[in-house]
Amino acid sequence: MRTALIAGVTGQDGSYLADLLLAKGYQVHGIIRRASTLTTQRVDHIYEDPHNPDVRFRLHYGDLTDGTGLRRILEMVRPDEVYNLAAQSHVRVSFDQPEYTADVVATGALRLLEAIRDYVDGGERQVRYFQASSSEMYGTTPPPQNETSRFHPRSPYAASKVAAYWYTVNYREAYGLYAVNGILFNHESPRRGETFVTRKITRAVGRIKLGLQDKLYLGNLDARRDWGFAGDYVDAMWRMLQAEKPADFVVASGESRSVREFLEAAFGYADLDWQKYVEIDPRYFRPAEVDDLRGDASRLEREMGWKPVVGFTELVRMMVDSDLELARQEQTLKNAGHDITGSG
Ligand code: NDP
Ligand code: GDR
Repeated sequence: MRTALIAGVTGQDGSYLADLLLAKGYQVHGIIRRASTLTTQRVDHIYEDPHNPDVRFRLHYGDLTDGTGLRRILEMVRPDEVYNLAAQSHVRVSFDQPEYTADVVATGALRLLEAIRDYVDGGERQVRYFQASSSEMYGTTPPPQNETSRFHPRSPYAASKVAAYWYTVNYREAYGLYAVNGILFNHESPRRGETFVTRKITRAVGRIKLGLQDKLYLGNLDARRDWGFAGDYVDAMWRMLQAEKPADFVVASGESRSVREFLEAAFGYADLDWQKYVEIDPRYFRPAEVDDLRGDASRLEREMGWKPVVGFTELVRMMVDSDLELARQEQTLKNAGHDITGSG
């Protein structure tokens, strides 16, 4: 049985990847951060009692800012594959917390690579490493962006991802590690964090439709993104670690749409006119914006046969349907007299 270690298992991608690897028969270990409230909602459906000796999904406390802990986890889990999906992944927030973002996103990847390097050097078995790199690294470089396009990061997050990208390449070249970058364009799902623009929109559609909310405040509606489905992107991650030779690949749908177009699609699917509800709040503008991302994933298709399955319209519908259901549940609670604002 193959063993995988996922840093960032409680995130959107980590949870889909855990689903995929368990379905493929892997033993899956995930790293979770200690928090005062539970953060395991996205993996609750696969959680098993750790007292059961046959359990195939286990969680370990750790943090990318704590190298000693990462080393200990690596030695205990003895993985064949390590997926680094952990990050302070919000671009806007990285302008507010640049040092922390760099520590987790850039130095965090380095800590993990260092731990793997020593583990492999110690005569332990081979480990394959996947780094979740980002289309944000391209910044101002015009589309279509592929593996040879120039990086021009526009945020502390993106600059940190560029550093992590090069650490990964360097450990491959310097130490012969099987270490690869997936240059992931935006990918979304019903499990997407609620402060990213797609989910913020579909959450609002659900709540507006059921009368639980009357306004949606957004920033720049002109930005264009290449939006795919997270379930398809974790499949690309896994494929990249199965190849004979390590290499870096763009993972993208090849289509781009503006935030305005996403609004039209999501509100339109629920028979709502977005213009009646959306207001611009400059708080959501970024000090430097990335205007136009559209990836060219032809190398990944050619060499690994990967193509996205879920298209834009299906993705929007999947997210709106899920958030309409969530809003119905909220409404039921509200009707039963529960406080749904979370303010206690
Ligand atoms: P999420 O923000 O949903 O998940 C991030 C994960 O990282 C969470 O499990 C989070 O834990 C964990 N994490 C955050 N800080 C630390 C830390 N200091 N130590 C350990 N774990 C930490 O991101 P996604 O699932 O969307 O993205 C996965 C990865 O792919 C990220 O690296 C992201 O930057 C990258 N990426 C994502 C894209 C996308 O469109 N989704 C596109 C390109 C790259 P907790 O639950 O406790 O917060
Ligand atoms: P992004 O995703 O920055 O591309 O990073 P996000 O959904 O945050 O923004 C996409 C675009 O929408 C514009 N926008 C808003 N964004 C947010 N979050 N909230 C708003 O109210 C809003 N209004 C307009 C933004 O300005 C931007 O242009 C995501 C993350 O998952 C990263 O971790 C990942 O690396 C990249 O995708 C690829």
